[in-house]
Amino acid sequence: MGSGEIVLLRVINSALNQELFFGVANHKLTVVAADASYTKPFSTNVIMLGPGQTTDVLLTADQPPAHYYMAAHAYNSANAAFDNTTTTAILKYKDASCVTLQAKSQARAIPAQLPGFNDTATAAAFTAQMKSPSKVKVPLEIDENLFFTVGLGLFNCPTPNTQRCQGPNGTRFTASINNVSFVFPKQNSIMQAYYQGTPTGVFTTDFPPTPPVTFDYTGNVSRGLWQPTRGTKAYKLKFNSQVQIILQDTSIVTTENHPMHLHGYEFYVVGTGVGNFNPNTDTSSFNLIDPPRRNTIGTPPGGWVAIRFVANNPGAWLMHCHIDSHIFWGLAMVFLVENGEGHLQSVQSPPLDLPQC
Ligand SMILES: [Cu+2]
Repeated sequence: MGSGEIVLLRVINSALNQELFFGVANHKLTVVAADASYTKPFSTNVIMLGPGQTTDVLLTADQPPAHYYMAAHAYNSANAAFDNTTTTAILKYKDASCVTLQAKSQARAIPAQLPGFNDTATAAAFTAQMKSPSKVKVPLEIDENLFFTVGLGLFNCPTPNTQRCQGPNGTRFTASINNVSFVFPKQNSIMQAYYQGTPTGVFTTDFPPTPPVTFDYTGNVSRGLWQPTRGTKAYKLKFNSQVQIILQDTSIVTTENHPMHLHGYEFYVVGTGVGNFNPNTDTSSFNLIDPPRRNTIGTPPGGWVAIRFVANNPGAWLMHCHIDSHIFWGLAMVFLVENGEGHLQSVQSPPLDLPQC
């Protein structure tokens, strides 16, 4: 780029299983959008993205003409092994010396400084700066007040020491929301079974709005609570209902940042905090003026995040952790949003050429 130029970088985390820090040597980044919604612009040295998240930043070529590294490496919030390599590219000023990078030491690219792999404080401080550009219409009359524990767990293995059984003492890792480990249906899709009125054997509508037992979610959790149940469970929402969900991380196996993604919707992120959510004290800190609009938000490791949306898009919508391995360990559930009035508020009919089998 030429000196003085401003470029827009649309940064996408496509790493599937890893949150990432990203930065450019000696350059500030001005964040202007996230998950395709504008944000109030703010300046930062580093951004953090979970799998599936996008962040748009403006980069101004306001440094001496040279070569600068762009770099990304893991933000690892879990107590688990991870890839600690750094991926890089070089930002080259057009008017930088033409000397090849290898030829002269002074022409080498300037390294980027990234936070430590487990720097949750930097990740949280970055995320906390996200706001909508101006006042937005946040749902205020909450019809559905949901509290979802999200986290990992262990299943006993029928045949220990097989490839899938890599947990401690012959167990295998699993994951759940409100103690239900989601099983993807095999006979029919949830949407099709719902539309055809044939849910039997495909899904049930008894997904719990709160955890089956209350416990110290982020404390030292008794081993008796580490094994979830399995199920293909949906939660029904009336058309146009105003929904709040507290996504509460647990310390079962490990606390972790779970980038939670909701299909079919964007939601406002109205609050976040560390430890267990306390409705008596934490609600007063919610931002109901200009919260950011997103489609994927990380639960802080050992903390919680609060989101709100209006259920005005009928259909079957998956909510899941965007860490690829966690989806198939069961960190998912389905919202079944009922039709409103008339065809404009109803699920479209399937196409005439939909295969019958
Ligand atoms: Cu996860």
